[in-house]
Amino acid sequence: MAEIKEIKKFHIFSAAYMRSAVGRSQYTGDGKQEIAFLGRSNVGKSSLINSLSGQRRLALVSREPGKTRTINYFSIQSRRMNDAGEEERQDWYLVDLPGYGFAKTAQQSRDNWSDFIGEYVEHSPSLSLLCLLIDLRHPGLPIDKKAYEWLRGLGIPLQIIGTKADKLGSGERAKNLKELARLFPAQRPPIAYSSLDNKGRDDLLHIIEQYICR
Ligand SMILES: Nc1nc2c(ncn2[C@@H]2O[C@H](COP(=O)(O)OP(=O)(O)O)[C@@H](O)[C@H]2O)c(=O)[nH]1
Ligand SMILES: [Mg+2]
Repeated sequence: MAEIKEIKKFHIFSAAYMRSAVGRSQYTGDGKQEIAFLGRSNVGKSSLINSLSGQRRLALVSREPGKTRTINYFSIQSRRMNDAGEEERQDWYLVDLPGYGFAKTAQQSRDNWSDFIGEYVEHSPSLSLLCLLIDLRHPGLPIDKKAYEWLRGLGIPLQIIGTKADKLGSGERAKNLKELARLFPAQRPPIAYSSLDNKGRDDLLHIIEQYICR
């Protein structure tokens, strides 16, 4: 019974790298919905994309921060069973945005906010939800606040995700999640995620389903 329930639930069954873009001419522009992921370098973005898609090597996981400088599109297929018992399939994009906040040299600005990000957000009419990843251990970093304030001003639906939840005990986790909710109010409360044990995966898939299956 449990297995049948699993199959009925919204889930990703296919994920593949599609293309990298550095400018508007390279955006897909085919009208499929996009769910984008943004956060500080090293926050765990690539790991989360791999965890979510169930493919361990889809996005590159690097110990060297600041490596992803392009906008990467992944072609996603998902499915779920509707109430009438019919299978519904969805075709959409998961979009990996360049990480911010990494300076290669001391001279470089700590912000190091890629212009690609603003251009993408402002010129992607099929962007349905932007997931902002914040290290759950450090809920109040000024650079994350700055990113949030700017995104809020653009009026895109936001989902805050506290990453690396496995690195905290349950008390600290609850406390910092509350702090995220206070500092970064959005459409829905923040969720805690661990790519190590897939904690938060069901919650995030359920949220994505609300946007993709509208
Ligand atoms: N313990 C733990 N480590 C993580 C988690 N997510 C990412 N990491 C580690 O954090 C580092 C940066 O991860 P990565 O996904 O490349 O971050 P990105 O730069 O935001 O794409 C890597 O060493 C990962 O193994 C997590 O949920 N738990
Ligand atoms: Mg990465």
